[in-house]
Amino acid sequence: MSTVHSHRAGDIAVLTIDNPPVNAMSMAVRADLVAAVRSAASDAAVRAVVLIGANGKFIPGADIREFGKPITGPSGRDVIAAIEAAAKPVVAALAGHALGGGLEIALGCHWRVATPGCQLGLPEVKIGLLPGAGGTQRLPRLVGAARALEMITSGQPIGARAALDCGLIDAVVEGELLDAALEFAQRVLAEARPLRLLSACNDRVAGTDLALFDELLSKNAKKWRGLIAPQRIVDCVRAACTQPFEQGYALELASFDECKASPQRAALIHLFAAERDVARIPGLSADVAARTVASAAVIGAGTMGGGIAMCFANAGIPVWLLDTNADALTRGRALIEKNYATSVARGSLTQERMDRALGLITGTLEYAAIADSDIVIEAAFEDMAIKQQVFRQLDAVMKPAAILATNTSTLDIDKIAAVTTRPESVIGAHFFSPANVMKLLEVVRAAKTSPQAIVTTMALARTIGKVGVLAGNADGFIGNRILAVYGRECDFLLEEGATPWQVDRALQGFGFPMGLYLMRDMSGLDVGWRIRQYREQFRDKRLRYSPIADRLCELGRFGQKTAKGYYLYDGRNATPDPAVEALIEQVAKELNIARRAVSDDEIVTRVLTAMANEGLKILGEGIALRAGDIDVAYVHGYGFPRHQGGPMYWADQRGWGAVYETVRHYHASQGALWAPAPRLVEMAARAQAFEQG
Ligand code: 3H9
Repeated sequence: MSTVHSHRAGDIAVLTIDNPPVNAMSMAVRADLVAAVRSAASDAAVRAVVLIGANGKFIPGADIREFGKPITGPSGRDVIAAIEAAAKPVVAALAGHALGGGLEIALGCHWRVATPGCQLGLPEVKIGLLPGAGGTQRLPRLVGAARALEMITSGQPIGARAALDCGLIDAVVEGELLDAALEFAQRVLAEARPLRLLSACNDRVAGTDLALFDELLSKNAKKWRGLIAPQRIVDCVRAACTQPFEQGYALELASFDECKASPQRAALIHLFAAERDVARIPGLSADVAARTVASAAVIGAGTMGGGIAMCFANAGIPVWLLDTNADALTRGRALIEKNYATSVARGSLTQERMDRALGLITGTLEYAAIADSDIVIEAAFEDMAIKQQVFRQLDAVMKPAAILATNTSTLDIDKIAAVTTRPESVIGAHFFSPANVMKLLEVVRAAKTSPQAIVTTMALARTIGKVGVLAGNADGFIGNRILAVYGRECDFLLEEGATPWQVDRALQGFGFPMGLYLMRDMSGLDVGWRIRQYREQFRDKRLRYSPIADRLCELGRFGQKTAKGYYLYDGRNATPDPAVEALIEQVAKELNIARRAVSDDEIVTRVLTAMANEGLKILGEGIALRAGDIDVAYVHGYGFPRHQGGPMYWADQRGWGAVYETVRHYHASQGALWAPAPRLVEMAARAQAFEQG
């Protein structure tokens, strides 16, 4: 069956792209489009063509699932060539999403009309690509180089009104889109307008100030470090401004092919799929529907509680902020106001939106006030007795349908649920600091948590702009359990010969925005110290343990806040401290470890291998549902570089056989901490991978 249906509306041919669920431009769609356009072109009774998508959607781009597979048949460029060759007016009627190759097809048409809700953009950069069907050449010719660069390098779509303002579309149409597009086409015919081919329009790019390109590159030098696509996009748009269309078009194709072949593209597309899979929870009946969350409450007005309250307010959900201490409530409110004011000063938030958000946050000292909230998130002090006391009170006051969530990062949620009469309503909602910024939300399923509580909290994650990852109730859940291993191996590497700055440099070289030690210094070393002091009683003393972090804390070096941690600080500027190197050498001596030269490569391989091995253990224990969930958690909660795909994807690419060899090597020298995950042995033996093809 064809993916493009043709019918006639008088002397206008209507070509409807129909490829559920989203009308992605697959190989079949491209072939059918070329055939349909050619047929309309050769039909003498057809005077104009309207190109539209079925089900209120245009095209969200090429079919992402086909990248990496052999491509046959016509390309997006061939579709546009057919439109240009038709030599009849072609009007693109846009609704839903006109993205990537979809927008490029629209740019290949002579005119574009869109519904008010339509989103238009070239998001290829987000999956490691650049527009490959002329987007880098036609968009600047239509909207100017600066606007085009902004759209293509950010990948952010714009709305129909903004598109009209910048000239990307010719009209925003209310009412029935097809009728409006037909009317537009009739007007074009009646006025005998000359066909406008963007490839031949140079007035918007002529005279572009070429300094623009270098400025953009230097402004984004840090953000784009190691990324291929953004650099190539800048080159292509520069070519649009300095070279004839055909040359720029050829450069774009070569750059597209380079990006398509790169491991970055594959890693980013892996994440695109993993980010969608993460919402699917096997084993839950399809009848379980998420409850609406129209009101919320947060217990504890500290930094975390305030940040969580901001998440609700930003999503337009009224939220109570409860603290039993009036001063804490005042301080919490002031901190929220300060955070919003910073965003307004930076220009990322309008005063109006700040006022609206603040208006949605109401402080209270009384549990009775929050009783009707659909969800309550406890963000009190990380202490079991305190949390249990909070949950007893919640159990007493909250309406029966409320979800009772805890933001604990270390405590056993079953023990918290046990003090209530409704453990099925108790769930973990583990936010990451700063809660209003970090995208990850670990949703933790305790033994008795109901499917409805899970589904509702997962849906809520999306509503408040987070990526929800479902985790099992075990020490550290997914993220912090792997973080413990990551930190442990970095600390051992210090004892064995590396320095904090070398470890950070190696990790940043891999793509982390910040190395582990800079990150620890930023978040404060005392927090982890307190947790370690409490846990000391449970620690298995037979296993290797690095005392370096404790030693620093004993010296009052808590990181940035005390101007000394692993580094020395002048404000936020970090410099290596020889005293820390001396301390590390001293520790190594006490532990009888002979320090040696450690390479950056060893640091990266050892740390990532340890993470992947732990990830497999987590999977085997059922704490994470899928390898991709671990990747998503690491990318959104721990700064793992997107273009590397996540720790499990990294291991997949390296090959689990090689990972197993590395694990065995360290197991022999380090002992039980490096015990291979049972699943690792199996995967290595079968040369398996999570990502097939
Ligand atoms: C490109 O165009 C290159 C060209 O320049 C080359 C020359 C031609 N392909 O996100 P959702 C699936 S590169 C295949 O949950 P939403 C998606 O996987 C492309 N499938 O819905 C999911 O399937 P499932 C540039 C696609 O409403 C289902 O549709 N374009 C594609 O929240 C629903 O998706 C992009 O990068 C696709 N292109 O968001 C846009 N798009 O249920 C990528 C979606 O089985 N897409 N699916 O998991 C998006 O940003 C969002 O999906 C969109 C809808 C905004 C469209």
